[in-house]
Amino acid sequence: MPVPSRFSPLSAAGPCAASSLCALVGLLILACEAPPADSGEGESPGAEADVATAADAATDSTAQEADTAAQEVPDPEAAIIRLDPNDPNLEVWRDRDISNDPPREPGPIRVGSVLSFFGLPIARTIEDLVAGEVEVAFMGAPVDMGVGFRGAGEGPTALRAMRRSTGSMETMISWRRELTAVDYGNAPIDNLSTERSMEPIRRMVREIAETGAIPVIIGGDHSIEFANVAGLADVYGKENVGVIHFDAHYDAGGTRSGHLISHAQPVRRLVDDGHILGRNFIQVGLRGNWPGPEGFEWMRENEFRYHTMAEIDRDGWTTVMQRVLDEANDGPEYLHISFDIDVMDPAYTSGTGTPVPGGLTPREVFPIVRGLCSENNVVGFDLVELNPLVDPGYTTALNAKQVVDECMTGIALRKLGLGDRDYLSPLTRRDARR
Ligand SMILES: [Mn+2]
Repeated sequence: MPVPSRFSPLSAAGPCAASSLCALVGLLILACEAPPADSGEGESPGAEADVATAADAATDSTAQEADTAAQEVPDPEAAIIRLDPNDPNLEVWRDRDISNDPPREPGPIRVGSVLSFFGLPIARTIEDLVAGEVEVAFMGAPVDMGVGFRGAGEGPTALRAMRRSTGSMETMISWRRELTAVDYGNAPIDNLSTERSMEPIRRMVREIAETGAIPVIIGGDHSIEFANVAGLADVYGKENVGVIHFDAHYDAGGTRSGHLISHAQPVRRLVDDGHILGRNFIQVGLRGNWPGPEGFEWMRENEFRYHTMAEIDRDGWTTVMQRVLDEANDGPEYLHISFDIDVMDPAYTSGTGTPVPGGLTPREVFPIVRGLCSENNVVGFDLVELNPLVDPGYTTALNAKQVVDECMTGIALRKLGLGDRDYLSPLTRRDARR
C-alpha cells in the first residue's frame, strides 16, 4: 500500500466510504513511546525526535538488521493500526441518516421548547434550506480530539442551552427578525479521530454554502477551522476566501507525532494545501509563548498580516481595530471569521482548552466582530474552543453566545443597508440633550 502523501488525504472530497484515500485519512497513529503533548497548544520542540522514537520502538528485529540509511527513514506503516474496512459503520455520515424521518414538505421546522441555537427552527436536509430560502444555517461540529482532552465537543450543546434572546440596544436590531436562520444540526464525526472528522464537517459546510446560505459553525476545537474554510473554498474557489483568525495562538504548527491536523494546525493545513493564500489570513490577538521566531518567520514568508497583543498594547485597541477592519476590506471578495474564544482574556473565557492571560476584553471584541460582519461579505463564521466542562458560572458560554450574536447583528445590518463602520442606533448614541 502506498504511503499517503502528506497533503492528499485531507484534500480528498466526497463520501469517505467511496475512497481508499479516506481509509488512509482514518489512520490511527500509535505514538505509544512518544511523551505526552505539552500542556500548551504549541509544537513540542522535540516533535521530530518523537516520531523517530515511536518508529524505532515499532521496528522489528529484521528491520534492525537493515542498513543505517534505511533506518533514517521511519516506516510510517509500522506505527499505524489501520481501520477495519469491513466495519459496516465505517462511514460516519450515517449519523445524518434521515430515512426514518416522517414524510413532510421541505422547509424549516419550528421546534417549540426543544433546544436549538437561539431557539431557531431546525432544518434536516438541503431541500429544507432551499425551500426555506435560508440565509444563515448554524451547525455544530463537536470535535474535541484535536485539543487532546474532552470538553470542547460539548460546545454546541452549551450554546444551544443558552437563553434565546438576541440583539442589543447598541443597534436596536434583532437579527432573528431580519434574517432567515436555522439550526442544521451537528456534523457527524468520528469521535476517535480528528483526521476522519474533517471530511464530514467539510461536506456539511459545503452543503450549506452551495445553497447560498452562510454556515455558522459552533465547535468543537479549532481543528475544524480546516474543514470549515476548505468547505467554503470548495464552493467559492481556492484562494478566493480570506480569513480573520481571532486567537491567542497562530495555529499553524507543523507535524505533531505524525499528526497533520489538530487544534494547533488548521492554518498551516489551509495554506500548505492551497485553499487560502497566506496574505489573505489576518491574525488577531496573538500572545504567550507560541509561536517562537520560526512561526513568525513562516507567517512573514507567507505574507500573513498579524496583530499581536504587543501591537495592541503599543498602539491601542481603537487603532488596531481600524487596521483590521481596513485590511478585511482589502482582500478577496469572500470572508470567513474563525473566532477562538481563547483570544479573550481568561477573566472572561476561562472555559477553554488552552487559556492565555493578557487577552482581549468583551468591550474590544464585540464591536470588531459586529463591524467585520457588517462591512464585509462574510460567507462563514466559526466559534471554537468553548469548553463548558471547565466553565464555572457560564462566563465563557455567555461571552461566546454574545460573540456569535454580534456577528449575526452585523450581517443583519449589512442586509438592511446599515453596514457603515461603527453604526450605533441614534437612540443609544446620545440622549435628547446632545
Ligand atoms: Mn485556536
